Amino acid sequence: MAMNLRAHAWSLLPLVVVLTLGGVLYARHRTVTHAAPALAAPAAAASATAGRFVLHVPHMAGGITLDGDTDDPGWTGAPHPARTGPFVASSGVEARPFSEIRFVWGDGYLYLSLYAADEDIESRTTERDGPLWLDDAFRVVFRREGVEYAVEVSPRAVITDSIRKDGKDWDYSWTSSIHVSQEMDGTLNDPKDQDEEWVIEMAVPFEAIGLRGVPGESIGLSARRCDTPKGEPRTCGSWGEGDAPGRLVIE
Ligand SMILES: [Ca+2]
Ligand SMILES: [Ca+2]
Ligand SMILES: [Ca+2]
Repeated sequence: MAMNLRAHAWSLLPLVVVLTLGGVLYARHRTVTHAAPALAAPAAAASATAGRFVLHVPHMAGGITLDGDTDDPGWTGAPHPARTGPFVASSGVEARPFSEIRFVWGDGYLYLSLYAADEDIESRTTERDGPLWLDDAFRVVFRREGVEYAVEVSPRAVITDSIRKDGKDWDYSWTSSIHVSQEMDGTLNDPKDQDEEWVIEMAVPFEAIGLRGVPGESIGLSARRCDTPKGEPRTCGSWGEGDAPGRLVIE
């Protein structure tokens, strides 16, 4: 009788194994199915995003000559410049056309290299503080202690700069003493051909944005570039805007 029971138990073993395994798999399936609640993803994305928009700006590795050409030792040497990476559209995908800014510092200046891919370079404003927002342009905004310093720059290296305090009106009488140079691969205001890009090499005196220019200092920064591709509506890409504001840390 005992032997019969034992044999009976052994004969049931495969069934037990199948049921146990099935239970585990079912439990895992339930876990997987329910382990991705809608609330978990934004939290992870937010922490990743917060780090992505803080740039540590290295001291330049060598000299930089403001001529629009970024082959200077200060841009090409090590440590490599901090870079925004591709600007993004409001939908969150990489903006077209491609835009990016690189940063180094030294000699009392923050240096920016603004790169804009552009199949049709359009820029008509030639006067400082003119309406650069009508054509192709970058807009860079520094933020520190309730003061915002906005610098717009066009493919012609024309600057429109303004300042505002505590969110009041922009004051265009502010002059930033920023130095700019440009280089263009294409023909200006001629949409019949295919242009490539334009580049702005810019030197911002630290004192113009309320900094001393020493390691450890930090300032908020956001950037935007707008463009009108051929036959398409005007489009903008940005970096460090909105819920995850950008920040530069001087290394
Ligand atoms: Ca240069
Ligand atoms: Ca354009
Ligand atoms: Ca052209």
